[in-house]
Amino acid sequence: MAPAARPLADSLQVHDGHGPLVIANAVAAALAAGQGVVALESTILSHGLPRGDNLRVGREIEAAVRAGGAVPATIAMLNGTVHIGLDDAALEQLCSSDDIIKLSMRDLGVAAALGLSGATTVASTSALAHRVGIRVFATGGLGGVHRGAAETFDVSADLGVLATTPVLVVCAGVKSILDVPGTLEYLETLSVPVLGYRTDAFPGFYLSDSGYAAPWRIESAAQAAAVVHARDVLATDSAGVVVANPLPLDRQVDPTLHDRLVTQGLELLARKGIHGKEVTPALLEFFHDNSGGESLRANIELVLANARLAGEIAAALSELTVTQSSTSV
Ligand code: PSU
Ligand code: MN
Repeated sequence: MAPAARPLADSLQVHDGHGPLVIANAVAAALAAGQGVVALESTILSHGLPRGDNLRVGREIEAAVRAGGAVPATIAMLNGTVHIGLDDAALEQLCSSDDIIKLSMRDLGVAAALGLSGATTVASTSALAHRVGIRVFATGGLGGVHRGAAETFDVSADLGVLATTPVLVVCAGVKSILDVPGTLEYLETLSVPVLGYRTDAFPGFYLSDSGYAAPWRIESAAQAAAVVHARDVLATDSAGVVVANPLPLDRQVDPTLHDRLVTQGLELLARKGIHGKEVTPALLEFFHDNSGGESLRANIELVLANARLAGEIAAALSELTVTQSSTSV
């Protein structure tokens, strides 16, 4: 059973810019009222999208959550303080500053203690979302098992954190720069359910179909919310849930271009000896620089679609929770 979200001291809710954690007023109000809230990661903005696009896209992602019926909470650390929900100035700092560190779960406490600024990954965003009682999270692609992990041990911390954190993550699958079947096997080992949204295929981020099956298929946001609720009731909610939302087939990156870039990108990594936390950002940059804008277009479209769907799921979940608690008393 996952640890319950620890209650927050009142002082943490004050948006005064001090202390290790602050919640934006709009987010705190929505949480208190039981409204749907969607956590958004920030590494996607600082390390996943080019400067010049990231700020605009960051705002569009938040708008997509609202269009889905929920309140967005972009999460990042600024000068040692974790912010759950960013105002415009904070979003700008995150998207334009040169000293934004990619912060996975293990880095959070260190960076907070040292007063640093950083962006949160799927792993750290999930952990922080759970900390404040947010149950739904939207991103682009999940980290996973890297190719060659049997030798390098490079398995994203995203998977380990999902295994112990009851949040639902909407993503577009994983990129085929990763070991896709290895990632699916690992998620099974960790008891993390993977639900294809209106698809039988596990999506491959830029590609609508990774070539591997999704273990489950759901048809609606309401069904995703029902899954979370049922796991709660059955006390099988110690892990997260992955909802895999594919790009429509006519919006995916051309598979021939895609396959060429994957091969070249992996060669580049090997040649430059890039490893560890630099791997994912380096590959994303390579894709964006060499696809004539296609990878960026697809990346933005899939993130916006995921944010919208996550908004719908969070809204459905809040309604379900309200209905259930009023009928069970
Ligand atoms: N996939 C993307 N864009 C990203 C990432 C993954 O398409 O920006 C980021 C996410 O923040 C994810 C992290 O949590 O990379 C995984 O990094 P690593 O493989 O180092 O764990
Ligand atoms: Mn890694």
